[in-house]
Amino acid sequence: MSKIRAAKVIVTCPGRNFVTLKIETEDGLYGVGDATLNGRELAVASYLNDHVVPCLIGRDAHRIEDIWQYLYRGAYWRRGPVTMSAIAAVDMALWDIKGKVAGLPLYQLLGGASRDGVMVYCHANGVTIEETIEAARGYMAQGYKAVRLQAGVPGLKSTYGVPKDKKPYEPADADIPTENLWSTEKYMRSLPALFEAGRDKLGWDVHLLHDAHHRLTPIEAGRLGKDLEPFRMFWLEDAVPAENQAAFRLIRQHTTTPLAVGEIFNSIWDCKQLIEEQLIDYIRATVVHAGGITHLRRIAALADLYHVRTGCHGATDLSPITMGAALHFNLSIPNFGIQEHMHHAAVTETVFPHAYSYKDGYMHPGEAPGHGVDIDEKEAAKYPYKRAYLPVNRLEDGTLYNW
Ligand code: CS2
Ligand code: MG
Repeated sequence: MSKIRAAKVIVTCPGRNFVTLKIETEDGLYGVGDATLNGRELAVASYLNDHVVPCLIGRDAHRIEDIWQYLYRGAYWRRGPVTMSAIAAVDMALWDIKGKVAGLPLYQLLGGASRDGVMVYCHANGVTIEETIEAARGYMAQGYKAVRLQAGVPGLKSTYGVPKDKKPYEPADADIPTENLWSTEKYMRSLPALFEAGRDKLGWDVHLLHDAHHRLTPIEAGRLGKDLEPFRMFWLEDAVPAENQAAFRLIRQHTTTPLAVGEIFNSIWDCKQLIEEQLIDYIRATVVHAGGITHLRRIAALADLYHVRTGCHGATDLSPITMGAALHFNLSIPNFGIQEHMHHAAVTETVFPHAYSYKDGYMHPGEAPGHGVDIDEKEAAKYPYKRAYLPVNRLEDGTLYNW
C-alpha cells in the first residue's frame, strides 16, 4: 500500500502549452503524467483539478487498473479526449511511481525489452520539393531510417503541416485560429512528384511517410494510395476522417499503400472495426490521448491479433512525459511498428528533464526508475499559459474543411 497524499496540476508554456499531473504518495515518492490536449488544455486541467484530484487522495497508488476503472466506469460519462487525457495523466503518474518503488524502468514492468531500440521517424518539411528533400537529407545524415515528407502545394499560400519561416514544428501560434485555404485537386496533383523525387534523390533504403491530415474522401484516398504505390511508402497517414471506420473499406479495395490512422483516437472503440477488419496497418493512438499505458496496451494487444502494428503519435504538443512513456511501451510490446519523433524546443527540454535518448535512428527510454521524465517546477513557473490555436482550413469557395 502506498497512499496518495496529494496531486496537483501544473500548466506551463515553455514554447507551447503543456499540462502535467504530479501525484505524491505518503511515503515521499511522486510520479508525473502528461495531460496535454492541444488547444483545449485548460479543459483537461479543470477536469483533473475539479473532478479527479479530490477522488484520488487516500487511494493506493499501486492499484493502477482499479483506479483506471474507477475513473472510466465510475464517471458514468465515458471516453472523449478530455476524459481520456485526464485518465491517461493519472495512469502515467501511477506507473511512474510503481517503477520508482520497484527501482526499475517502466519497460521492465511491462514485460521487458522486445527490441534493442525504438525506430523513429522525423519530419522533413519544405515549401518546395527541393527544400523537403534537402531537409530529409539532413535527417538521414543524423542516422534517421524513416522520414515523413511534406511539401507546400503549388497554388496554395500556406498549408498546415508545412511550417512557416522554416520553423522546426507546426506551432499553435494564434490567439484566434488563422485560416488556410485547401484544394484537394492541387494537392493530389502535386504529391506523386514529391515521392518520385524522394526515391530518386534519397534512394530506397529509407522509409518514407506522409500525413494527409484527414483531408481526403475515401475514393480520393484510394486513388492517391494507388498513385503512390510505385514509391513503396511506409505509410499514408490520416487519409480520411475516421469517425466512420467502415469508410476505410473503400480505400483498402483500391490500394496496397499501407495506411496509418488514430492520433486523435481516445479509446479502443475508435479503432475496433478498423483493426478487426484489417482496414489499417498502423494504429497511431498514443499514451496521453488514449487513456494511458493501461489502455494503450489493450489497443496494442487487439491490434496484434490482426497484424496491425503501432505508430504512436509523437508531435511536439505531446509533452516529453508522453514521449518517455511511449518509448517504454514501444520497447516492450511485440507489435511495435514505428514512433514519431519531432524535436521539442530547447526550452521545453529544460522544463522536462528526461532519461530517454536518440542515437542513429533509434530512441531508448533509458534506465531511470519509472518512465524517466520529470518536471522542473521552478523552470515551469517561468512560462505562464498562453492561449494558442492551430489554424483552420477552408476550401477555396469558403467552406470550412478538415485540416
Ligand atoms: C500531426 C500533428 O504529428 C502529426 O502527425 O498530425 O502535428 C497534429 O497535427 C498535432 O499533434 C495536433 O495537435
Ligand atoms: Mg498526423
